[in-house]
Amino acid sequence: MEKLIITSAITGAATVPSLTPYLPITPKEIADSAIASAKAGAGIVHIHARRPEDGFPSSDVELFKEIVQLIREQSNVIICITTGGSTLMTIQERAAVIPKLRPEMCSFNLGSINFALHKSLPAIQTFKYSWEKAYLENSKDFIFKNTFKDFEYLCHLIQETHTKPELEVYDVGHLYNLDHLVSEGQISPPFHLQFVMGVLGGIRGNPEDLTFLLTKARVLFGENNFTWSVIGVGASEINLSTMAIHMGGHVRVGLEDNIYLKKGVLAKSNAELVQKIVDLADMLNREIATPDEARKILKIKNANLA
Ligand code: KMH
Ligand code: ZN
Repeated sequence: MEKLIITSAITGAATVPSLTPYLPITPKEIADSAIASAKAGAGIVHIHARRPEDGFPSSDVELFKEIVQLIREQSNVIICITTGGSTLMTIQERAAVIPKLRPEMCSFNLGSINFALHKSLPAIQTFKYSWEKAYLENSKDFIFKNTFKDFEYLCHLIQETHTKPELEVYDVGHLYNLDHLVSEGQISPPFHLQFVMGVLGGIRGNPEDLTFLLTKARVLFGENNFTWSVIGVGASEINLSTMAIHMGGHVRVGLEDNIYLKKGVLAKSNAELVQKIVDLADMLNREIATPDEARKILKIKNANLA
């Protein structure tokens, strides 16, 4: 079995600061957390930016630039920058960072879905920042828009910049969307599929759903034409990670997707979540890929460390 690639998703846009005091917010906090994740065993860090003063999700290219520079001073971890951004951004805003920074990887969301966050509301007694409550409440009526026109836009960008997409699959139809893009020649293998399971609006984090997605991907693309990884959003993180380690897939963890180390215990850092996967992989006899080994496994072309 090839070595295990661990992705650490540092801060995201779905976790609001009031949910955990350990969420990195400023460029320095985000970069430090990414570096610590890499030291713990992450081969990839998935990066969003936040407004330093109040943690609001941001598409400001200057913030991303600062984060990338700070990481690069200390680590050769693969940097995967979001093009998912947050609920309130256009695809142009979300993807602006790609031609500017030409990262090795970027996320590529493969379909529109409901992306509801309001179930987090009861967990928060006091809101730290004024935007958070409405942000969570409004997500009830929010569609995370990723249309075929958006795909076209992103496909051009990743072709121009040779950026390897982290292809985010929230439901089975998203695999068919990818198949359509392949048939039109807009994108070509080898793919890195990221099965995102447990978002309210997408497929749940059940074991049979993971095997179903994987089976469909094998039928559509052929098993040698893609690598795959799983995100168990929320409570399913550790169970789905265990399955992926055992089945030859890869794993993404991090405060973007899950804030708990175990039931009722907040993770104090992203590195702590990465360490848990490293320990699990050790128990299951799977070695961890370094960033350079991950570059080979994923066949990354734009390995310019930018
Ligand atoms: N937070 C994940 C569920 C993106 O950045 O493009 C999805 C995500 C989207 O990572
Ligand atoms: Zn993300």
